[in-house]
Amino acid sequence: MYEHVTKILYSVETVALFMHINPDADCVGSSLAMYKYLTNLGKKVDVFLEPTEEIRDNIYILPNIDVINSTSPSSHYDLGITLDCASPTRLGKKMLKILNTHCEITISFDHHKSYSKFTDILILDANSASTTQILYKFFKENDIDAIDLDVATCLYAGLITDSGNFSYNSTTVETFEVASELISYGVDHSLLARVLYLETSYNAFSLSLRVLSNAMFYYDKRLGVIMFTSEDFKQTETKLVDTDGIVNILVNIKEVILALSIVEISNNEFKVGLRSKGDFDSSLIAEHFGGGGHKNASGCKLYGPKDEVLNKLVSVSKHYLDKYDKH
Ligand SMILES: [Mn+2]
Repeated sequence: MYEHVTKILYSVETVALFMHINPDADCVGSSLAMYKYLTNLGKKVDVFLEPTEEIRDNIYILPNIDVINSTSPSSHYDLGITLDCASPTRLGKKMLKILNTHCEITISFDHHKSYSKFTDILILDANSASTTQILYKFFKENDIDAIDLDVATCLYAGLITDSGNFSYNSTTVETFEVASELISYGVDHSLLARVLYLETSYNAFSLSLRVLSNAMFYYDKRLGVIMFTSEDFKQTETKLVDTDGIVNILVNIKEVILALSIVEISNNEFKVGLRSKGDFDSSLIAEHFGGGGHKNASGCKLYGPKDEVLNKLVSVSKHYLDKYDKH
């Protein structure tokens, strides 16, 4: 199935790996799994993240996390690989330039439904719960002996977080099969579930109290919205990475079908996270605003005054909720 990529891997010596901006556990997990796997195969591997970006504290539990941006990019790589990255803009400007100018061949591994091709080769499976699920199948076919506990741990991390601890629609028979095979390497699945999926910091907890107490509901509570302002971050000493997961509390409310988290990044610039239940496709709304993602979890960016951004999102959400009711 992956013979063409396997052939390339045998022929290369130097590899650069690229993560997406605002990296989640699937992105970091797939990058560090690929790092260790290729290192085990004797390759020289560097891992890069746009330098302005931060990684959430919880993710530091992953083995080999220190290799990220530990070297400055060299002028030439035989191969460049992007992981969990659905569009060139998600790489960040500097990383995109390095991918395009320093790498002889480029490959993407991804599982996003809305994907725009920007590498020579694309390994895409939108039915995979995580990018790490695709990687495991690839690693197994390519050279199963190069999979070790570090590789398995990083792969498992992406699997639990992107599948919502095996609860989202994207969780399939294959997801569970991959999980069980990974656990056979000795992965501490209980620790990973607690630290990556359940645990929060005190400051992030305070942030969630603030924004959830001001949550807004529309259309018979089918739509729930929370907003994070720069004042919320200042008062609780938190950052964008600390918003992670808070919107899930809203979508877990029985009446809510769609939940939005609107985060003020800078003046008149908002990052929007969408979470939905069941068959409601949140990525259609994200795509309407130039973003994308998965059915139950997607994202986009909006620009303008706060109230205008909120109104636009609420009215477009209404359109899709009405359509959903009729189907
Ligand atoms: Mn992912």
